[in-house]
Amino acid sequence: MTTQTIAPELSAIGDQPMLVAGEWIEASDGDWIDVVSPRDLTTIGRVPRGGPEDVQHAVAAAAAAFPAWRDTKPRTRGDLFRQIADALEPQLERIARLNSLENGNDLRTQTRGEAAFVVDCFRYFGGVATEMKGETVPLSSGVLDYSRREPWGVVGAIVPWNAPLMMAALKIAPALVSGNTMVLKTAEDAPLAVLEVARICQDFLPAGVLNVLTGYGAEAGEALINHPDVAKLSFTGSTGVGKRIMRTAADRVVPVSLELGGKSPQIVFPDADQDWVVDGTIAGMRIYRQGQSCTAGSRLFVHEDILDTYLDKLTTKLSRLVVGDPLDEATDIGAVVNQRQYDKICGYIADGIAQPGAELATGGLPDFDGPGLYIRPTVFANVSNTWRIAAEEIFGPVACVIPWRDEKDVVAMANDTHYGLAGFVWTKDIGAGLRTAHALEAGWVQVNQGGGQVLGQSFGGYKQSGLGREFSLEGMLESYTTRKHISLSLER
Ligand code: TXE
Repeated sequence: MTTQTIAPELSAIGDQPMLVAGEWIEASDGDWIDVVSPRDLTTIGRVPRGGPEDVQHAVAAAAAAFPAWRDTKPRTRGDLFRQIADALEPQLERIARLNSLENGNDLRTQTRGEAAFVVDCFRYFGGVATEMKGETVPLSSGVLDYSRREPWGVVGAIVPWNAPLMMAALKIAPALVSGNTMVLKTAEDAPLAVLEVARICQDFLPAGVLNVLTGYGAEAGEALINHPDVAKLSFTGSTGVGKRIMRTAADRVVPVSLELGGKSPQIVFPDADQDWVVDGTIAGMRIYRQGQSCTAGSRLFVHEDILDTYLDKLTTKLSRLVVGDPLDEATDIGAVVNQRQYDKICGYIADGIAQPGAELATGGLPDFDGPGLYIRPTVFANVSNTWRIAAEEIFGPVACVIPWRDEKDVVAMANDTHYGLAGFVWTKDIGAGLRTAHALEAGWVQVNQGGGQVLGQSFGGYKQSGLGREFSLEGMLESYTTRKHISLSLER
């Protein structure tokens, strides 16, 4: 694996402090975390190893900033986010490159689009600031009853490394536009690009409204979810940590929004063996992000009649994709995020190879020389839905092809999982497509398309894939505001 020279402005990132109370600070005990690039395993920078004392400081700053921010006109809060979006725009290429370096996602196919999403997201939520409307209730002619949407207070937000810019933007913008203040903890593997976004936010926002901590989940993360002054928790990450956050929140009766894992089905009908379907299912596998996506359609249910044609096209197309340096414009698929995830994914591939009856159709255990964490797209054919590779979230570039014949059976198999985030259906038969979409137990089903989430849709999970909705005005109201009713007698 060869790696090109990186842009000079990114070659010496150095120590990046975190943002608390409008100041850029080190951790209270002076410890740092190395940020290692999966591209070539070099250390590209350091961030503070925030701990309980830093969380205390950040939550106090957010609590102090809350009353004035809550009382700022919603329109003004929205305008600030649109100004931040304008200021971010010229910085997007640098931020995208930084993100590719820290988490290995490919620049051309992934991080440029993700950085641009931050701008869209800030503009979208900036634009709906005055839509936090209440309602009037016609109780009687003598009473005026109306409701108000009010922010919770200090939001504790925790984001993962696989799409750190998107996840951070989706928490920062709706929470702050609706009048909350925030302490956001970045993922230890990908804090740098989010800190850059925070730097631009800080040029516009009052001190303490947005605080961004770096640190480990077991230290800064735990301190944040347990802090008594955090009024709302919003988390994207693994289902295991999500459950832990929910239990912690139960002790204080604090609301939580959770966006967790998935093992999403793609159902390919017998009329769908065309090239565009195969390309679409590849996009749905989120193979361009090494499969490191909560919406990855990693269980491919393919009708028996087209199994051979489909598999042939799929493996040919996948084997042509270029896996390598995420900063190289010729690359399609970058590196997986860290050694732990790399080992976990390789463990699943080894498990699939050892599984009697499974066929390795393409890919397999990595054979790259040189530093860097690269894994080729890997597909197992003739898989049973109950095997470990088909049942557990691998979060890597690995998919299982499971043959089917009967529509009812395939829907039952697709739903036989404790996850329920996304689903994909591929057919030109409108009735079958919509029937299947309605029957799938998932928060988002696409028919004949494999794209990513879009602003305006309320995105979120069924079952153990999560609670609450993001990406939309409705999600913002549901997640970041509570409702108060006021009843006024008109007769006294
Ligand atoms: O996630 P974690 P990891 C899934 C995916 C992946 C697996 C493990 O299957 O293979 O999770 O990834 C913070 N209190 N997803 O270990 O641990 C942590 O610091 C508070 C799916 O990286 O959940 C980071 O900021 N916070 C997912 C964030 O939680 C804690 C995206 C996510 O880390 C904490 C990522 C604690 N006790 C992984 N422990 C998706 N929904 O897309 C960790 N954290």
